[in-house]
Amino acid sequence: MAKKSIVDFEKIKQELSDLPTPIQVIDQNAKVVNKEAFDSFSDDQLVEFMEKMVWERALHEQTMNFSRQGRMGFYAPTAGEEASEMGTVMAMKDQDFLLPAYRDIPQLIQHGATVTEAFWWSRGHVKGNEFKARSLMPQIIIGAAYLETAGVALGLKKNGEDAIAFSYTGDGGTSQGDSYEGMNFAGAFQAPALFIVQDNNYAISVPREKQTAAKTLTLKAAAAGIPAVQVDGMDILACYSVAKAAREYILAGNGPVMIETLTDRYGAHSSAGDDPSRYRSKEAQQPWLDRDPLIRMRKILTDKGLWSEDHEEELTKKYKDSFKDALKEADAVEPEKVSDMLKRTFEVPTPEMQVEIAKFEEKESK
Ligand SMILES: Cc1ncc(C[n+]2csc(CCOP(=O)(O)OP(=O)(O)O)c2C)c(N)n1
Repeated sequence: MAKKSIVDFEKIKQELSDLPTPIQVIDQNAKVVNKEAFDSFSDDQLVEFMEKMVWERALHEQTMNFSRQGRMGFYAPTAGEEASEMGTVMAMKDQDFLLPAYRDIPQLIQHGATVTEAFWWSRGHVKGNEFKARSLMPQIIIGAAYLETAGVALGLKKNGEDAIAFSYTGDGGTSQGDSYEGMNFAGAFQAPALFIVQDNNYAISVPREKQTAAKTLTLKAAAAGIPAVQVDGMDILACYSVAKAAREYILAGNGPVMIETLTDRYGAHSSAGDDPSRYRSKEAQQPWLDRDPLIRMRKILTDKGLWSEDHEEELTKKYKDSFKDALKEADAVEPEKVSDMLKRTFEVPTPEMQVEIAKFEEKESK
Protein backbone atom coordinates (compact mmCIF):
# COMPACT_ATOMS: atom_id res chain seq x y z
CA MET A 1 0.00 0.00 0.00
CA ALA A 2 1.39 3.40 -1.01
CA LYS A 3 2.36 5.45 1.98
CA LYS A 4 0.23 8.57 2.41
CA SER A 5 2.32 11.74 2.26
CA ILE A 6 2.19 14.14 5.19
CA VAL A 7 1.50 16.95 2.76
CA ASP A 8 -0.33 17.23 -0.57
CA PHE A 9 1.86 19.52 -2.67
CA GLU A 10 -0.20 18.91 -5.79
CA LYS A 11 -3.29 20.21 -3.99
CA ILE A 12 -1.39 23.31 -2.86
CA LYS A 13 -0.11 23.85 -6.40
CA GLN A 14 -3.64 23.45 -7.72
CA GLU A 15 -4.88 26.10 -5.30
CA LEU A 16 -2.26 28.48 -6.69
CA SER A 17 -3.56 27.77 -10.19
CA ASP A 18 -7.18 28.68 -9.55
CA LEU A 19 -7.69 31.64 -11.85
CA PRO A 20 -9.78 34.55 -10.60
CA THR A 21 -12.33 36.22 -12.87
CA PRO A 22 -10.94 39.63 -13.84
CA ILE A 23 -13.15 42.57 -12.89
CA GLN A 24 -15.20 43.91 -15.81
CA VAL A 25 -17.86 46.57 -16.29
CA ILE A 26 -18.35 46.15 -20.07
CA ASP A 27 -17.34 43.02 -21.94
CA GLN A 28 -15.78 42.82 -25.38
CA ASN A 29 -19.19 42.83 -27.07
CA ALA A 30 -19.98 46.09 -25.28
CA LYS A 31 -22.46 44.33 -23.02
CA VAL A 32 -22.76 45.89 -19.58
CA VAL A 33 -21.84 43.17 -17.08
CA ASN A 34 -21.81 45.33 -13.95
CA LYS A 35 -24.86 47.57 -14.13
CA GLU A 36 -24.32 49.30 -10.81
CA ALA A 37 -20.79 50.39 -11.76
CA PHE A 38 -21.91 51.38 -15.28
CA ASP A 39 -24.85 53.44 -14.02
CA SER A 40 -22.54 55.40 -11.73
CA PHE A 41 -21.14 57.21 -14.79
CA SER A 42 -22.81 60.23 -16.39
CA ASP A 43 -22.98 60.52 -20.19
CA ASP A 44 -20.31 63.25 -20.03
CA GLN A 45 -17.97 60.94 -18.13
CA LEU A 46 -18.48 58.13 -20.63
CA VAL A 47 -17.61 60.51 -23.46
CA GLU A 48 -14.54 61.72 -21.56
CA PHE A 49 -13.27 58.15 -21.18
CA MET A 50 -13.54 57.63 -24.94
CA GLU A 51 -11.91 60.98 -25.73
CA LYS A 52 -8.90 60.09 -23.59
CA MET A 53 -8.48 56.79 -25.41
CA VAL A 54 -8.81 58.46 -28.82
CA TRP A 55 -6.17 60.96 -27.63
CA GLU A 56 -3.80 58.17 -26.62
CA ARG A 57 -4.35 56.22 -29.85
CA ALA A 58 -3.66 59.42 -31.85
CA LEU A 59 -0.51 60.05 -29.79
CA HIS A 60 0.62 56.51 -30.54
CA GLU A 61 -0.01 56.83 -34.29
CA GLN A 62 1.62 60.25 -34.56
CA THR A 63 4.71 59.32 -32.53
CA MET A 64 5.16 56.19 -34.65
CA ASN A 65 5.02 58.43 -37.75
CA PHE A 66 7.56 60.81 -36.22
CA SER A 67 9.77 57.82 -35.39
CA ARG A 68 9.67 56.57 -38.97
CA GLN A 69 10.71 60.07 -40.04
CA GLY A 70 13.66 59.90 -37.63
CA ARG A 71 12.28 62.75 -35.53
CA MET A 72 11.88 60.97 -32.16
CA GLY A 73 14.37 59.30 -29.86
CA PHE A 74 13.36 56.24 -27.87
CA TYR A 75 9.61 55.79 -27.69
CA ALA A 76 7.49 52.86 -26.54
CA PRO A 77 4.31 52.26 -28.56
CA THR A 78 1.09 52.14 -26.56
CA ALA A 79 -1.63 50.91 -28.96
CA GLY A 80 -3.78 48.35 -27.13
CA GLU A 81 -3.03 49.75 -23.67
CA GLU A 82 -5.33 52.80 -23.77
CA ALA A 83 -7.93 51.50 -21.31
CA SER A 84 -5.28 50.32 -18.87
CA GLU A 85 -3.31 53.57 -19.01
CA MET A 86 -6.08 56.18 -19.28
CA GLY A 87 -8.47 54.33 -16.96
CA THR A 88 -5.96 54.15 -14.13
CA VAL A 89 -4.46 57.62 -14.56
CA MET A 90 -7.90 59.24 -14.61
CA ALA A 91 -8.30 58.04 -11.01
CA MET A 92 -5.23 60.06 -10.02
CA LYS A 93 -5.40 63.48 -8.38
CA ASP A 94 -2.94 66.32 -9.03
CA GLN A 95 -1.37 65.89 -5.59
CA ASP A 96 -0.65 62.19 -6.21
CA PHE A 97 2.88 61.17 -7.15
CA LEU A 98 3.46 59.30 -10.42
CA LEU A 99 6.27 56.80 -10.98
CA PRO A 100 6.03 55.89 -14.65
CA ALA A 101 8.02 53.47 -16.79
CA TYR A 102 9.00 54.20 -20.40
CA ARG A 103 5.62 52.97 -21.74
CA ASP A 104 3.74 55.40 -19.50
CA ILE A 105 4.37 58.68 -21.35
CA PRO A 106 0.61 59.15 -21.95
CA GLN A 107 -0.05 59.03 -18.19
CA LEU A 108 2.84 61.43 -17.56
CA ILE A 109 1.28 63.93 -19.97
CA GLN A 110 -2.15 63.47 -18.39
CA HIS A 111 -0.57 64.13 -15.01
CA GLY A 112 0.82 67.50 -16.12
CA ALA A 113 3.90 67.19 -18.34
CA THR A 114 3.56 68.85 -21.74
CA VAL A 115 3.74 66.86 -24.97
CA THR A 116 6.82 68.89 -25.92
CA GLU A 117 8.55 67.88 -22.69
CA ALA A 118 7.69 64.25 -23.44
CA PHE A 119 9.31 64.60 -26.86
CA TRP A 120 12.43 66.09 -25.26
CA TRP A 121 12.50 63.13 -22.89
CA SER A 122 12.27 60.79 -25.86
CA ARG A 123 15.26 62.55 -27.41
CA GLY A 124 17.30 62.25 -24.22
CA HIS A 125 17.27 66.03 -23.73
CA VAL A 126 17.60 67.25 -20.15
CA LYS A 127 14.60 69.54 -20.67
CA GLY A 128 12.54 66.35 -20.85
CA ASN A 129 13.13 65.90 -17.12
CA GLU A 130 12.10 69.40 -16.09
CA PHE A 131 8.33 68.96 -16.17
CA LYS A 132 6.16 70.37 -13.38
CA ALA A 133 4.07 67.21 -13.04
CA ARG A 134 4.41 65.54 -9.66
CA SER A 135 6.33 62.63 -11.10
CA LEU A 136 9.73 61.07 -11.44
CA MET A 137 11.08 60.79 -14.97
CA PRO A 138 10.06 57.59 -16.75
CA GLN A 139 12.06 54.65 -15.45
CA ILE A 140 14.01 52.56 -17.96
CA ILE A 141 15.31 49.98 -15.48
CA ILE A 142 12.43 47.54 -15.29
CA GLY A 143 11.14 46.89 -11.78
CA ALA A 144 13.16 49.79 -10.32
CA ALA A 145 10.16 52.11 -10.22
CA TYR A 146 8.65 49.89 -7.52
CA LEU A 147 11.66 50.46 -5.27
CA GLU A 148 11.40 54.21 -5.77
CA THR A 149 7.68 53.97 -5.15
CA ALA A 150 8.19 52.45 -1.72
CA GLY A 151 10.35 55.43 -0.73
CA VAL A 152 8.10 58.05 -2.28
CA ALA A 153 5.00 56.53 -0.70
CA LEU A 154 6.62 56.35 2.73
CA GLY A 155 7.58 60.02 2.33
CA LEU A 156 3.97 60.95 1.52
CA LYS A 157 2.84 59.08 4.64
CA LYS A 158 5.45 60.70 6.89
CA ASN A 159 4.50 64.16 5.57
CA GLY A 160 0.84 63.39 6.33
CA GLU A 161 -0.08 64.23 2.74
CA ASP A 162 -3.49 63.63 1.25
CA ALA A 163 -1.86 61.78 -1.65
CA ILE A 164 -0.71 58.37 -2.81
CA ALA A 165 1.97 57.10 -5.20
CA PHE A 166 0.87 55.54 -8.52
CA SER A 167 3.48 53.24 -9.98
CA TYR A 168 3.56 51.30 -13.25
CA THR A 169 5.53 48.33 -14.44
CA GLY A 170 5.02 45.54 -16.97
CA ASP A 171 4.73 41.78 -16.58
CA GLY A 172 8.47 41.59 -17.26
CA GLY A 173 9.08 44.14 -14.51
CA THR A 174 7.56 41.75 -11.98
CA SER A 175 10.21 39.17 -12.95
CA GLN A 176 12.88 41.53 -11.58
CA GLY A 177 13.80 41.31 -7.89
CA ASP A 178 13.43 45.07 -7.44
CA SER A 179 9.68 44.89 -7.87
CA TYR A 180 9.27 42.40 -5.03
CA GLU A 181 11.61 44.37 -2.76
CA GLY A 182 9.63 47.53 -3.43
CA MET A 183 6.31 45.88 -2.71
CA ASN A 184 7.66 44.14 0.37
CA PHE A 185 8.99 47.41 1.80
CA ALA A 186 5.75 49.24 1.04
CA GLY A 187 3.78 46.40 2.62
CA ALA A 188 5.95 46.32 5.74
CA PHE A 189 5.62 50.10 6.21
CA GLN A 190 1.97 50.23 5.04
CA ALA A 191 3.02 52.97 2.63
CA PRO A 192 0.31 54.54 0.45
CA ALA A 193 1.27 53.03 -2.91
CA LEU A 194 -0.76 51.72 -5.83
CA PHE A 195 1.31 49.22 -7.81
CA ILE A 196 -0.10 48.84 -11.32
CA VAL A 197 1.17 45.92 -13.40
CA GLN A 198 0.30 46.29 -17.05
CA ASP A 199 0.35 42.66 -18.09
CA ASN A 200 0.61 43.11 -21.87
CA ASN A 201 1.64 39.49 -22.55
CA TYR A 202 5.27 40.11 -23.55
CA ALA A 203 8.56 41.40 -22.16
CA ILE A 204 10.06 42.33 -25.52
CA SER A 205 10.02 38.83 -27.13
CA VAL A 206 9.51 36.72 -23.99
CA PRO A 207 5.90 35.63 -23.44
CA ARG A 208 4.40 36.02 -20.02
CA GLU A 209 4.15 32.21 -19.51
CA LYS A 210 7.90 31.82 -19.94
CA GLN A 211 8.74 34.52 -17.40
CA THR A 212 7.13 32.92 -14.38
CA ALA A 213 5.29 29.79 -13.25
CA ALA A 214 2.90 32.03 -11.25
CA LYS A 215 -0.54 31.79 -12.85
CA THR A 216 -1.33 35.40 -12.02
CA LEU A 217 0.98 38.29 -11.23
CA THR A 218 -1.26 39.23 -8.33
CA LEU A 219 0.22 36.26 -6.46
CA LYS A 220 3.47 38.21 -6.26
CA ALA A 221 1.75 40.92 -4.22
CA ALA A 222 0.21 38.31 -1.93
CA ALA A 223 3.73 37.36 -0.79
CA ALA A 224 4.19 40.96 0.38
CA GLY A 225 0.86 40.97 2.22
CA ILE A 226 -0.66 43.29 -0.36
CA PRO A 227 -4.22 42.82 -1.65
CA ALA A 228 -4.19 42.47 -5.42
CA VAL A 229 -6.78 42.14 -8.13
CA GLN A 230 -6.94 41.34 -11.84
CA VAL A 231 -8.87 43.71 -14.05
CA ASP A 232 -9.91 43.48 -17.69
CA GLY A 233 -7.29 45.89 -19.02
CA MET A 234 -9.28 46.45 -22.23
CA ASP A 235 -12.24 47.86 -20.28
CA ILE A 236 -11.60 51.47 -19.32
CA LEU A 237 -14.60 51.61 -17.01
CA ALA A 238 -13.28 48.65 -15.00
CA CYS A 239 -9.72 50.04 -14.92
CA TYR A 240 -10.95 53.42 -13.70
CA SER A 241 -13.42 52.00 -11.15
CA VAL A 242 -10.85 49.67 -9.60
CA ALA A 243 -8.07 52.30 -9.55
CA LYS A 244 -10.45 54.78 -7.90
CA ALA A 245 -11.53 52.23 -5.28
CA ALA A 246 -7.87 51.31 -4.66
CA ARG A 247 -6.92 54.97 -4.22
CA GLU A 248 -9.67 55.48 -1.64
CA TYR A 249 -8.70 52.31 0.22
CA ILE A 250 -5.01 53.28 0.28
CA LEU A 251 -5.72 56.88 1.28
CA ALA A 252 -7.77 55.63 4.23
CA GLY A 253 -4.51 54.27 5.70
CA ASN A 254 -4.88 50.62 4.70
CA GLY A 255 -1.49 50.22 3.03
CA PRO A 256 -0.63 49.41 -0.60
CA VAL A 257 -2.66 47.67 -3.32
CA MET A 258 -1.65 45.99 -6.58
CA ILE A 259 -3.77 46.00 -9.74
CA GLU A 260 -2.89 43.69 -12.62
CA THR A 261 -4.46 44.95 -15.85
CA LEU A 262 -4.81 42.27 -18.52
CA THR A 263 -3.97 44.12 -21.69
CA ASP A 264 -1.99 43.76 -24.89
CA ARG A 265 0.86 45.44 -26.72
CA TYR A 266 -0.36 45.41 -30.30
CA GLY A 267 2.91 46.18 -32.05
CA ALA A 268 6.65 46.21 -31.54
CA HIS A 269 8.28 46.65 -28.14
CA SER A 270 9.77 50.02 -29.05
CA SER A 271 10.29 52.48 -31.86
CA ALA A 272 13.74 50.92 -32.29
CA GLY A 273 11.75 48.48 -34.40
CA ASP A 274 11.90 44.88 -33.23
CA ASP A 275 9.83 42.56 -35.43
CA PRO A 276 7.00 40.99 -33.39
CA SER A 277 6.16 38.54 -36.19
CA ARG A 278 9.33 36.65 -35.21
CA TYR A 279 7.91 35.75 -31.80
CA ARG A 280 4.15 36.12 -32.07
CA SER A 281 1.67 34.64 -34.53
CA LYS A 282 -1.24 36.62 -35.97
CA GLU A 283 -3.64 33.92 -34.75
CA ALA A 284 -2.43 34.26 -31.16
CA GLN A 285 -2.85 38.02 -31.27
CA GLN A 286 -6.25 38.20 -32.95
CA PRO A 287 -8.31 37.54 -29.79
CA TRP A 288 -6.64 40.56 -28.21
CA LEU A 289 -7.38 42.80 -31.19
CA ASP A 290 -11.01 41.68 -30.90
CA ARG A 291 -10.99 42.96 -27.32
CA ASP A 292 -9.88 46.44 -28.40
CA PRO A 293 -10.86 48.98 -25.74
CA LEU A 294 -11.95 51.65 -28.23
CA ILE A 295 -14.30 49.35 -30.15
CA ARG A 296 -16.43 48.52 -27.14
CA MET A 297 -16.67 52.11 -25.87
CA ARG A 298 -17.41 53.34 -29.40
CA LYS A 299 -20.35 50.94 -29.57
CA ILE A 300 -21.71 51.93 -26.17
CA LEU A 301 -21.53 55.64 -26.99
CA THR A 302 -22.89 55.27 -30.52
CA ASP A 303 -25.88 53.29 -29.24
CA LYS A 304 -26.55 56.10 -26.76
CA GLY A 305 -26.34 58.70 -29.55
CA LEU A 306 -23.28 60.30 -27.93
CA TRP A 307 -20.66 59.53 -30.59
CA SER A 308 -20.13 59.52 -34.34
CA GLU A 309 -17.41 58.53 -36.77
CA ASP A 310 -17.12 62.15 -37.97
CA HIS A 311 -16.60 63.39 -34.42
CA GLU A 312 -13.88 60.80 -33.81
CA GLU A 313 -12.13 61.76 -37.05
CA GLU A 314 -12.24 65.46 -36.17
CA LEU A 315 -10.90 64.79 -32.69
CA THR A 316 -8.09 62.60 -34.00
CA LYS A 317 -7.07 65.31 -36.48
CA LYS A 318 -7.16 67.98 -33.77
CA TYR A 319 -4.98 65.86 -31.46
CA LYS A 320 -2.51 64.98 -34.19
CA ASP A 321 -2.19 68.65 -35.19
CA SER A 322 -1.40 69.50 -31.57
CA PHE A 323 1.33 66.83 -31.52
CA LYS A 324 2.83 68.28 -34.71
CA ASP A 325 2.91 71.73 -33.05
CA ALA A 326 4.53 70.18 -29.95
CA LEU A 327 7.25 68.61 -32.08
CA LYS A 328 7.96 71.96 -33.75
CA GLU A 329 8.39 73.44 -30.31
CA ALA A 330 10.70 70.57 -29.33
CA ASP A 331 12.76 71.17 -32.48
CA ALA A 332 13.30 74.80 -31.50
CA VAL A 333 15.79 74.02 -28.72
CA GLU A 334 19.43 73.16 -29.31
CA PRO A 335 19.97 69.39 -29.29
CA GLU A 336 21.56 67.98 -26.17
CA LYS A 337 25.38 67.90 -26.22
CA VAL A 338 27.14 64.81 -24.88
CA SER A 339 29.62 67.08 -23.07
CA ASP A 340 26.77 68.87 -21.25
CA MET A 341 25.23 65.56 -20.25
CA LEU A 342 28.58 64.42 -18.84
CA LYS A 343 29.07 67.70 -16.99
CA ARG A 344 25.75 67.24 -15.23
CA THR A 345 26.45 63.68 -14.09
CA PHE A 346 28.50 64.61 -11.00
CA GLU A 347 28.86 67.96 -9.30
CA VAL A 348 32.63 67.53 -9.63
CA PRO A 349 33.48 65.39 -12.68
CA THR A 350 35.96 62.57 -12.05
CA PRO A 351 39.40 62.90 -13.77
CA GLU A 352 38.31 60.26 -16.34
CA MET A 353 35.15 62.20 -17.10
CA GLN A 354 37.10 65.43 -17.46
CA VAL A 355 39.09 63.73 -20.23
CA GLU A 356 35.83 62.56 -21.87
CA ILE A 357 34.29 66.02 -21.57
CA ALA A 358 37.32 67.61 -23.24
CA LYS A 359 37.18 64.99 -26.00
CA PHE A 360 33.51 65.65 -26.73
CA GLU A 361 33.89 69.43 -26.52
CA GLU A 362 36.59 69.21 -29.15
CA LYS A 363 34.33 67.08 -31.42
CA GLU A 364 31.31 69.32 -30.86
CA SER A 365 33.21 72.51 -31.70
CA LYS A 366 33.76 71.31 -35.29
C1 LIG B 1 16.83 45.62 -15.08
C2 LIG B 1 16.59 45.59 -16.56
N1 LIG B 1 16.84 44.46 -17.26
C3 LIG B 1 16.62 44.42 -18.58
C4 LIG B 1 16.21 45.53 -19.25
C5 LIG B 1 15.98 45.48 -20.76
N2 LIG B 1 14.56 45.58 -21.03
C6 LIG B 1 14.02 46.72 -21.44
S1 LIG B 1 12.38 46.60 -21.64
C7 LIG B 1 12.36 44.99 -21.20
C8 LIG B 1 11.06 44.20 -21.18
C9 LIG B 1 10.12 44.74 -20.18
O1 LIG B 1 8.88 44.11 -20.29
P1 LIG B 1 7.67 44.50 -19.39
O2 LIG B 1 8.11 44.79 -18.00
O3 LIG B 1 6.65 43.43 -19.54
O4 LIG B 1 7.14 45.88 -19.96
P2 LIG B 1 6.65 46.28 -21.41
O5 LIG B 1 7.87 46.71 -22.17
O6 LIG B 1 5.99 45.09 -22.02
O7 LIG B 1 5.72 47.40 -21.21
C10 LIG B 1 13.65 44.56 -20.91
C11 LIG B 1 14.00 43.18 -20.51
C12 LIG B 1 15.96 46.70 -18.49
N3 LIG B 1 15.52 47.83 -19.05
N4 LIG B 1 16.16 46.71 -17.16
